[in-house]
Amino acid sequence: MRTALITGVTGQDGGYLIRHLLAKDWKVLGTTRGFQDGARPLGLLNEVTFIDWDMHDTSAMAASLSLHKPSAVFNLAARSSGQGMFDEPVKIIEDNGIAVTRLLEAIRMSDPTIRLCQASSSEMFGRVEESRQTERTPFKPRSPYGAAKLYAHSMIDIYRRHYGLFACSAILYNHESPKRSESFVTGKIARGVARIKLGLADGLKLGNLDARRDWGYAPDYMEAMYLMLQQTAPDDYIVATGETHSVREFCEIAFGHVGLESGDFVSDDPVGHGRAAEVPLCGDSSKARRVLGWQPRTQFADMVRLMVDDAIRSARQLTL
Ligand code: G4F
Repeated sequence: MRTALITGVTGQDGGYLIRHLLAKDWKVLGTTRGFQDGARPLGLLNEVTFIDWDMHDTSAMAASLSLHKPSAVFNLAARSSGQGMFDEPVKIIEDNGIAVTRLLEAIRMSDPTIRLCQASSSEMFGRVEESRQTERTPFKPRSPYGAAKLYAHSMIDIYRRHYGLFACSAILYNHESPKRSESFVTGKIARGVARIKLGLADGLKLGNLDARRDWGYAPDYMEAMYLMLQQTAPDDYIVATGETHSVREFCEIAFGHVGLESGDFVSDDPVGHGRAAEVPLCGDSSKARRVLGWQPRTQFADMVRLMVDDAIRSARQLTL
């Protein structure tokens, strides 16, 4: 049985990656800084062996890797995103950037045959000039979050070339699921629709309805990360659907699914949910499709509907 370590295992993506690995007969080790909203469900955390792990201590990580002997590491651990991309920039650089260099060092020191997949982000592209980004599109991050992810992304490339590590970056575009918390717009809309449908709320306040995103389904994106480590050579891949949709469209499908009109319930949120620059990022995942044989399986509208269904089920349970 092969062993994989997932850092940040209790976030949205961790549960789906656990499920994928267990189905392939892997043993799963996990690390976490704390249980987040996204850790709710799937009921799979009992299948994970939690190990001592400190992303600030290279020697301790190397010792842990030597002890537990994973052959693959998926680095999902990261601080904040979405609205928090500008909060605590020093901590963001530390946890999302420098910690990845420590992890690479720990792998190099303990067992350089360990394969690493880093969760990189489309936020690295920032102020893009190309309407569809590929692995060759220049990066111009516009937030501390994007800059930290880019630093980590660069170190993955350097350790791959200089030390010969099997290190890959998955350049993940927005990816959502029923486990997405309400600090992200999709989780907020799905839960908002559920509350309104069940008579627990009478409206939903949102920021920029015209903002567009390339939204995919988180389990599909975890499959791409898994496939990246099954190749004969390490590389970086864009993981995206290649189509963008607006927040407004998301609302229309979500409300429509429960027989309501979004215009009757959505109003402007004065708190302001704007981002530094609303350049719609849209990923070209041709390389992942060609080399990994990957493709996003879940369509946008289906994803919206399954998020709303799950939010309704959860809200009903809370009211019982
Ligand atoms: O869901 P969001 O908060 O996600 P955002 O900012 O795109 O960040 C996510 O995707 C990035 C790219 O993959 C990741 F790097 C990052 O980790 C994270 O996963 O916001 C999406 C859009 C924005 O344009 C925002 O302005 O929705 C708009 N929006 C409109 N009303 C809102 C709201 N966002 C939030 N969170 N809440 C609102 O009420």
